[in-house]
Amino acid sequence: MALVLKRIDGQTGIITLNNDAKRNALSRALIEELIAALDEMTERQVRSVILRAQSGVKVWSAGHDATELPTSGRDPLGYDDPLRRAVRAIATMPVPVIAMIEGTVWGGACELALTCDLLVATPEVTFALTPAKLGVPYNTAGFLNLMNAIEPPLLKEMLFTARPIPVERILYHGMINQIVPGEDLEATALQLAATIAEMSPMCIALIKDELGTLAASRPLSAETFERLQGLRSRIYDSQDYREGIRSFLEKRPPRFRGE
Ligand code: LCV
Repeated sequence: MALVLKRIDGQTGIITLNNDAKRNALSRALIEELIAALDEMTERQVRSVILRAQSGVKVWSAGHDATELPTSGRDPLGYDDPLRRAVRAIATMPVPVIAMIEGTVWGGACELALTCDLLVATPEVTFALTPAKLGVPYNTAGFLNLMNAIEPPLLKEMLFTARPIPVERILYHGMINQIVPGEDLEATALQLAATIAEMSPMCIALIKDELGTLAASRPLSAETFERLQGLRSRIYDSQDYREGIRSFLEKRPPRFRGE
């Protein structure tokens, strides 16, 4: 079964996450198909891409596939991790990616959705940032992406509590473009795509690249980066990290001991 469906409607690419049985968890296999679909859309010179799940889902994506998080002392969110590759693929796509969201969004899927250029969502949508619930040391580039999308007080509330945040607050904080009823969601995303298709594609590509490059340009000394990496490695080498993943697999609340 294809984990990701793809089709082209006029000048718009439409990519559908298609693994509801696993709540569209961002597994290595699903990400490979997602990146291949994005590459194909680039080759077919679409003017924008809509990233969606199947209509009526309760979960847009449950985030990183927690069963694939390493417990061998390796960085769980290293540069070549599937989630990291998917985020970069969307960020470097030369055309706007429109996240068309219904259902709940979890963990790394929040970063994936917020990396999209435009977001439209139904009123039932929630976003939950879950590293602290799983005991995962989120990575520096990922935090920078989240900082570019979410103001510090709300970002810290989301990270410190891992609580799902209702989409009204998400909209209030400018993290998404529109909330529309479910029956209007697809038409709204397609209308955005159609308007973008009327613009100069060279200018659209420049705007996306320039804004992304400027947002990511935060100087960080080698020593500071290594200090943060050292803090992260202490976590992914910790008992708490292994407990977080074990608790997920055993479908029970984690019991963290701070070691
Ligand atoms: C693998 C899954 C997952 C899943 N992985 O359905 O941001 S970080 O740092 O935390 C980052 C590392 C990250 O993104 O970590 C993952 C964060 N995600 C979460 O914490 C969400 C975990 N999932 C859930 O809380 C529930 O599954 C939700 C609320 C999303 C949906 O609940 P629901 O009752 O509708 P189930 O829990 O029954 O899940 C259906 C199937 O999908 C699998 C889950 O193991 C189950 O598989 P089986 O039917 O084989 O038991 N699944 C769900 N999420 N992240 N697999």
